[in-house]
Amino acid sequence: MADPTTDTIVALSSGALPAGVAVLRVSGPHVRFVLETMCGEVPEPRTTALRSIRNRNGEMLDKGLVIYFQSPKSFTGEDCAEFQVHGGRAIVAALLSELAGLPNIRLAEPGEFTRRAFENGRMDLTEAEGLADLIAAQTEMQRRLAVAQADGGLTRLYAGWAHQLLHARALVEADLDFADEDDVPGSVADRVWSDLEALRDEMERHLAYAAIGERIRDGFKIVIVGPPNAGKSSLLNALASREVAIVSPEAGTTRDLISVDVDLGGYAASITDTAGIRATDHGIEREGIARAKKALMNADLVLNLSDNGAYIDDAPENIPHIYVGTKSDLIDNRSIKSDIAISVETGQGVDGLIALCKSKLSELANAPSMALPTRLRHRQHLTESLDYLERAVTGPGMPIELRSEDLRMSADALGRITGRVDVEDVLDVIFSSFCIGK
Ligand SMILES: Nc1nc2c(ncn2[C@@H]2O[C@H](COP(=O)(O)OP(=O)(O)OP(=O)(O)O)[C@@H](O)[C@H]2O)c(=O)[nH]1
Ligand SMILES: [Mg+2]
Repeated sequence: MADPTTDTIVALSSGALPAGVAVLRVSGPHVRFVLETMCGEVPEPRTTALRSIRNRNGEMLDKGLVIYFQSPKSFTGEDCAEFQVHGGRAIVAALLSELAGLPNIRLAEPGEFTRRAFENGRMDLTEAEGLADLIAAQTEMQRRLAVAQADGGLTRLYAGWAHQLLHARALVEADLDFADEDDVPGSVADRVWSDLEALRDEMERHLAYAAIGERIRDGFKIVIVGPPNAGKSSLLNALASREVAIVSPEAGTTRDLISVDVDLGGYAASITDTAGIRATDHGIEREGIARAKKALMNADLVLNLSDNGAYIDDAPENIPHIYVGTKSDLIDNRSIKSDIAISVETGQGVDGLIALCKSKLSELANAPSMALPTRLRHRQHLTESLDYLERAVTGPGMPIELRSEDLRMSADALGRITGRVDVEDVLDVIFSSFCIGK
């Protein structure tokens, strides 16, 4: 596993400096040499050792904890070391320049440690993606989704399915090979095909949750709409707790889409304020309204506002709505149809509206587990895999060789998600989204 021709890489793996402690990570075939040079010896693997860390002239740079992870039992699968030192800028700068100045050692690219972990079989692609998501997670549900994926939730699922497909293929082909012989009892293939139909149904159910996985990871889109002056911008400001959008008694104030990111009950969401929708000849306002309508079409949840019960009805019916009666301090809107009445002036109903949004989001995010497809890449390969499987199971009239080939292609498509099958082209994209030191 330790390829002596590979560079050894080093990076600061902990966060912004200054900090109490900084962690520098080194990985590659020259780690033992690094430890001997800078700490005088290689500590026992997997034990913390307090050491003076010195430069090549023997001057002490800092004193800190040093851990040696011997290949293959390390994050990357290579020899690794971690230096836990004081988190001062000058200390870290001196250490990095000393380390990167040693022969065959250089600073790591973003995601390079994880890429090595993937290339050495320590994790598959979905686990690597899960790890990137885990580090980027800002809300509780993003964290739960990422942790399930980083922990191999999708790996187990897809590797299991690919195994089932290839096993079925072997059985189908065996049946084919023995087709002319009398001593093969019944058709093994019949049972195989009905198992494959069940697998297809399972994959279809899983794929149907892709939209949920992507929303939990990327955030739900909540769009505020209504006629001019309904109080849309006022509500956005109230929800954001700051003056993001201009509020004025003039009808037609907002033109651009204005979004803020929020955490609603652990779900990441963006709330977008839009131009009031009405018939107008004013060019800029018309453009604003066109943008509002476009945002509306792409919404996951619509907050439809009105202060008089006349709601705009441009939104597709399949998008969930909350009808909000506004300005309840001014208007007796008890007789007006709404799911909730609010006043941003007195604050009445605003917490209730937030609670309603949270419960709508948790309804929208309802899934049997957190092992969900989270990326377009997953969805595309799953669709491809399903298409091949579908063709195999629905083609009894087709030659068995073709159906068997479809099973192999179906398994290969799954292998592209986990990285088992030719993925060179996507690796750069995936790993460059990592931070340096990961
Ligand atoms: N009294 C009272 N006034 C409100 C309330 N909400 C909004 N307003 C007022 O209504 C007017 C319009 O509010 P905006 O938030 O700008 O309305 P909008 O829907 O964004 O309007 P456009 O951007 O023009 O479409 C402003 O003068 C607000 O101060 C409320 O709950 N109570
Ligand atoms: Mg506005």
